[in-house]
Amino acid sequence: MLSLLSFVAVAGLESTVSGRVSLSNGKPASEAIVTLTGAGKSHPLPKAMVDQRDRTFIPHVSVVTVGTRVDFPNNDTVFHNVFTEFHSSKFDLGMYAKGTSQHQTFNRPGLAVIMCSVHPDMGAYIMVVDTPYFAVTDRSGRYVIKNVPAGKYKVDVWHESGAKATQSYDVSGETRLDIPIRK
Ligand SMILES: [Cu+2]
Repeated sequence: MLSLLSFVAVAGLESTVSGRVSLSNGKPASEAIVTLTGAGKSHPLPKAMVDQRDRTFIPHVSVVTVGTRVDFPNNDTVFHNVFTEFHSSKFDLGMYAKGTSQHQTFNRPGLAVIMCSVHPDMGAYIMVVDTPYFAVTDRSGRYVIKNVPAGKYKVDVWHESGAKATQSYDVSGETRLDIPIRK
């Protein structure tokens, strides 16, 4: 009986998967996206936002789950336009003034490139995923993904530079997974 109980406890274990993503020159890959696809269904995030301040989209890189509505408020002092290239199709949210907002719901997985037709140097990325397990690396390339059930996962890493990695990984218990990426 005891052994059966402990087996059930182990089978239901959720772990933290964490590590560091590095570029081929050994430097940390900041704002890299790490996703684990396997067990678990995703739900739309209750809230997601890409802000516009100081002629910059903030955050520059973000991840949302399929079905999430993303708000694009203009909190800048100037007009901005937001258009996104997504699956080769463009959503154009038009020009809009300071203090106003537009939004877009992303219903398919993939990478959305966010641009402003007024300021060509403005850019952001929104990765749309259909897994609840993802993270964006910090300045030192570190990521942490919590509450990951044990099981087999496909691990994908994306970086703005074009460097990436794909591998499979068997999560069982606390996991430290450092991932080198290359173009
Ligand atoms: Cu702009």
